[in-house]
Amino acid sequence: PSKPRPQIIFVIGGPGSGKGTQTSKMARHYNYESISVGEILRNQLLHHAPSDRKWELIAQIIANGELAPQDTTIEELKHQFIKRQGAEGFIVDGFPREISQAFTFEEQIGSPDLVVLLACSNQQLRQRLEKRAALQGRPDDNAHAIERRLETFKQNITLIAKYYQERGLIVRIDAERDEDEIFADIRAVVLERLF
Ligand code: UP5
Ligand code: MG
Repeated sequence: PSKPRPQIIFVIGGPGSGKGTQTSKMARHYNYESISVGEILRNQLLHHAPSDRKWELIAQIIANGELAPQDTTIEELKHQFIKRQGAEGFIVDGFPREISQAFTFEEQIGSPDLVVLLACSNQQLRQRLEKRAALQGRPDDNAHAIERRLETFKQNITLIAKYYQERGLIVRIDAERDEDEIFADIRAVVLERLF
C-alpha cells in the first residue's frame, strides 16, 4: 500500500505569539519536520554578500516588519519541502502571511490539514518582544519594527482566518497562557482532527 501523504500543519499568529516555541514542541512530540519561514529568510541573509541587491532589499523589508516578496518566500519553502521529503509531517511556523501566499502554497505544494492560530493581545505581544529584545536582539525587535509587524499581521489575518474557517481547517487557541497549557490544547486539537 502506498504511504499516506505527509500531514501539513500551519502555525500562525502575531509576532511573539509563540509560533516558534509551539512549533518546536510539536515537531519534537510528533517527530515531524519543522519549517520556520522567518528563520529561513534570516539565515539566507547571513549567507549572501551585502552587495547582493535582492537580499539587501529583503534585509530592509524584514528590518521594517514588512513582508518579503512572495516568489522568494515560496521558493525557499518549496526547497525545504523537497529537501525533507519522506517526512511524516511538517509543522510550518509563520506562514502564510497574506492570502495570496495561501493560494500559491496550495497550487504548488498542497493543502494544509490543520491551521493553528495562536491568539494573543497586542499588549502581551509587545511585552514579550520587548523582553526578548533586551535579551537577544533580533534585528526586527525594535520599537518601530514591532509596531509594523503588528500592523502587517492585523492587515492580513482577517482574510486568511476567514479562508481557512470556511474550509473548517482553522483552530484558534488562546496563546496568552503558559507555554505548556497552550501545548496541551494543541495536542488535544491535533488528536481530534488528525489522528
Ligand atoms: N514566549 C513564547 N510563548 C510564551 C508564553 N506562552 N508566555 C510567555 N512568553 C512566551 O516567542 C516570542 C517570545 O515570547 C520569546 O521570547 C518566547 O520565549 C516568549 P516565539 O515563540 O519566538 O514567538 P513567535 O510567534 O515565533 O515570534 P516571532 O517574533 O518569531 O514572530 P514573527 O512573526 O515576528 O517572526 P517570523 O520569524 O515569523 O517572521 C519574521 C519576519 O520575516 C516577518 O516580519 C517578515 O518580514 C518575514 N517573513 C515573510 O516575509 N514571509 C513569511 O512567510 C515569513 C516571514
Ligand atoms: Mg518565531
